[in-house]
Amino acid sequence: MKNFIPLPYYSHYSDKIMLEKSQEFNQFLQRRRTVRDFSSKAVAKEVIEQCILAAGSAPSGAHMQPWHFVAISNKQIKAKIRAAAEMEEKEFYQHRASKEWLKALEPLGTDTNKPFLETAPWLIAVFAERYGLDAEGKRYKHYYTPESVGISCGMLISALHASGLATLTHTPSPMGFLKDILKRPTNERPYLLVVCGHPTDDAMIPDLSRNGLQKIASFFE
Ligand code: IYR
Repeated sequence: MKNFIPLPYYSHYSDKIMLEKSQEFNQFLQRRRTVRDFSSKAVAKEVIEQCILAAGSAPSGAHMQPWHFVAISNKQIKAKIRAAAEMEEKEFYQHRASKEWLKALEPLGTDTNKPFLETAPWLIAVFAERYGLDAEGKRYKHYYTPESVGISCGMLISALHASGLATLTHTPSPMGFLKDILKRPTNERPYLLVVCGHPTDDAMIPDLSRNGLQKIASFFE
């Protein structure tokens, strides 16, 4: 069934304003850096709620909205997640990761220690729904799930950044433990763990640069 309404509040900017807006937004996103040094300073739940709502505004295949966000500030649960993640990371750094992978990670200075999983005020575990379950528990199909959830994660990170929070996109692998600890249903698969909060005053980040337009884009005019 089709039910259409007129497109509301569309901004028709002049060319000049449009260019300024795009420059401002780019500069704003360029200031985001992945942080691993988090302070324990609290962040209001209402902020996290708004950021999750922003993430939930992402486009999705057939508008199935195949995502679920679990926000955790509970100390015991954060400690459980840290313990489980560090166990997997030990396996990863000692056995699973190839030499090439470890070499690629060298500039980031990562290791098996994940104190931020307890220090940061909030962890947001993002789950992808492989299929939908209706009220009667009957399955229905979801489409382009990884793409849809990936887009919503980008919007979540941008919303957190816009709120003045630092983030770390953390992917302990495998992260099946998130499903057990957070008691998620069978149709969901853990997708990403977003750590967020305030950075410490002496937070350090790797000295990295981002590729420019010549590298990341091509144009046919
Ligand atoms: N999950 C590990 C390893 C790791 C992998 C990638 I790809 C990174 O960009 C960063 C880390 C860890 O979190 O240490």
